[in-house]
Amino acid sequence: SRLPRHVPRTLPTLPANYHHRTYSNALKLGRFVRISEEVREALASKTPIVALETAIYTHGFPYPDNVGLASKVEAAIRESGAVPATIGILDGTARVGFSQPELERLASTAGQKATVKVSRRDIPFVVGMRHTTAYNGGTTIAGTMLLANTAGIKVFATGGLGGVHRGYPNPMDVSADLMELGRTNVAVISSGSKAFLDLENTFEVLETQGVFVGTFGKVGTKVMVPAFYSRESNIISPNILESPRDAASLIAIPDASHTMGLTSGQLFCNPIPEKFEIPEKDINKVVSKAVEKARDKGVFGKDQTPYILNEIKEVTKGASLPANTALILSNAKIGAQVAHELARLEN
Ligand code: PSU
Ligand code: MN
Repeated sequence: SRLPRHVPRTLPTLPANYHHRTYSNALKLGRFVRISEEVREALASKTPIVALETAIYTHGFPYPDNVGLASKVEAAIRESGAVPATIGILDGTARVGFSQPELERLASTAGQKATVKVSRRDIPFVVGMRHTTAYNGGTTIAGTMLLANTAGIKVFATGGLGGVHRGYPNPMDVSADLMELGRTNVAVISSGSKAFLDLENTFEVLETQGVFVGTFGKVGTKVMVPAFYSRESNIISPNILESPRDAASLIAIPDASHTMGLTSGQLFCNPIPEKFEIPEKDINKVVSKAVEKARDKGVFGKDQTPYILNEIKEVTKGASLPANTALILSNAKIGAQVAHELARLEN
């Protein structure tokens, strides 16, 4: 054996609790990822937990509306007997679980130039540069999924998923949300993607990425994937979920058999509550105009989604906000139910 001494002869074996390592990893990460005491206790006692993103507060809703929304969403989850785990960046630390004053502090930085929209690629920067700048940031669906997974949280409720932007491949703008769903085993409950995106191609990419897509509805009926403000798009949902229990079973199975290599996430679509729906024909013109304006002004990259969202909000004079709030609340409630069913299956 001529091997240099520092090369091990046999590969180290995986620890017995390998599949459950993510939670303890997060604890070791301590200084970079801080899990609130409430969330830590919930993890330890296997209480249902629902993760929430913060890019909707820092790059979607204005202050102080965003604080109102954040409180309502957390309250809805608590009322359903689950623990909310709001995820974001505060003072250069990734946070899983915010106190009310902390949440208000992050929300109050909405719209400021120094507030970062944090996707996967931004995480090393915001936590790595702490020695010079204490960044605050709202995590997108991709960023939130990654951190939820680090903490061992499997259910995440939000509003609208990012997607393939219109005009692909020029620019080649595909949200990192789709890729994160392809690589991280967290279930995302959303009302589909907004119609300012290329929805057909968005769902093609999800299929390519191996992401389960299901919509809550009745088996035996024609169930379409929702389009955020509208309950239906023109895309037939590849799968139907009849209950939160159905959804939870899908999470539990790949998790119990990690060896199957099912490390990808799931997308559970929940259409906006009927009385808040905005008919597609009413919103379509606004959406097309906003997309055109973004193109004319040369807005691209990570700025594009917030720019278009803001345009829609201004042109509709805020009329889109109640709809937006209603669907997030509805998704949070379903999220809590899914987390409950999952806890029952796992405990
Ligand atoms: N779509 C919405 N509202 C939002 C977002 C998307 O209707 O607030 C946010 C989410 O945080 C999502 C992110 O993860 O934008 C996607 O941004 P991008 O397209 O740059 O990946
Ligand atoms: Mn993009």
